[in-house]
Amino acid sequence: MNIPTGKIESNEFYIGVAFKRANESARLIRLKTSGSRLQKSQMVETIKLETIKETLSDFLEKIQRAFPNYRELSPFYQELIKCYFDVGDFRKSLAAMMWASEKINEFYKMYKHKIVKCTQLQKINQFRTEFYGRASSTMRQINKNLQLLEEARKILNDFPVVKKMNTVCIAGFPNVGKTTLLSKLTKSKPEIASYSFTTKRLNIGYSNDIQFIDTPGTLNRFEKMNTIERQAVLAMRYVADKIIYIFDLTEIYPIEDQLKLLDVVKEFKKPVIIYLSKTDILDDYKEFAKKHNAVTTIEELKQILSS
Ligand SMILES: Nc1nc2c(ncn2[C@@H]2O[C@H](COP(=O)(O)OP(=O)(O)OP(=O)(O)O)[C@@H](O)[C@H]2O)c(=O)[nH]1
Ligand SMILES: [Mg+2]
Repeated sequence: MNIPTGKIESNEFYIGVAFKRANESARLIRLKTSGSRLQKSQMVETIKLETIKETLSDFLEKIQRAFPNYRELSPFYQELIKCYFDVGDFRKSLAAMMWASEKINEFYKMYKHKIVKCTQLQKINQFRTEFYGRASSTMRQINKNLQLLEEARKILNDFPVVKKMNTVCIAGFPNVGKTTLLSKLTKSKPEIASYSFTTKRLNIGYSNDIQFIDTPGTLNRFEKMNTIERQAVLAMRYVADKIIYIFDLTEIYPIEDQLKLLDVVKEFKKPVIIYLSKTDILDDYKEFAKKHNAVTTIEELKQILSS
């Protein structure tokens, strides 16, 4: 997904850069130009206008191009974006970049024409000032949009990078060993801790041709979910081909609750593999494993995944 790498600045920043460049270009052209005072002034002021127009359109078009086209995104990212900001506002703000660029270009043509046709020296400065004012005012009108796009950029930067490939999501109650399993199945080294809710973002790992997504949180209350939990649900709904559901008989969560959550996970209508974690510290788990058709070793799990 396209995400701007640099910060989206304020209108004042872009205007500041454009005006500064205009003065630099003017200084260079002044040294080279010969002719009457009127001709020189026409030349210098036209260059200023052109530099401002070019600089601002360049900034605005780059901002617009740096963002993803919402309609071309996969359903996963479309839904993810909807959880964080208003898509209509986002698209309007992108369109505002082009609107401003075109507006400034129109002013440029108009004032360039006036300057070229002008025969009075003082009037040339007046036209330049007017153009500066109108370009600044146009940029001021899109400042809210620039701010919104900067917010969107920060949010998009925090999105997980999910590839289009065979994907297995790992789900289960907090602290059951989801992240530990991810690190055993792949080469990734995510954070693992002996307390719940360690995983604050989607951990993604790869092994051969499978993408594994470690999905934190309890997944039975979409409306009240925090941001990572929503990502987890959307990953299961839109990206997962299979889901590994982890049961943990050593934790505080009652089996009934873990079974309820399993029902929620089954609603995604994906094949679910049940894995029983922490069997190394369990005395008696064979009966449970048999009853729920649970896998109890990594080797067995790997075999099922590759078949
Ligand atoms: N003995 C034993 N401990 C395990 C096993 N798997 C995980 N643990 C321990 O269980 C605790 C939680 O493991 P995590 O992998 O962080 O669990 P999680 O499900 O990702 O936890 P959250 O991200 O907080 O939801 C850690 O202290 C792990 O060391 C296992 O197979 N055996
Ligand atoms: Mg975790």
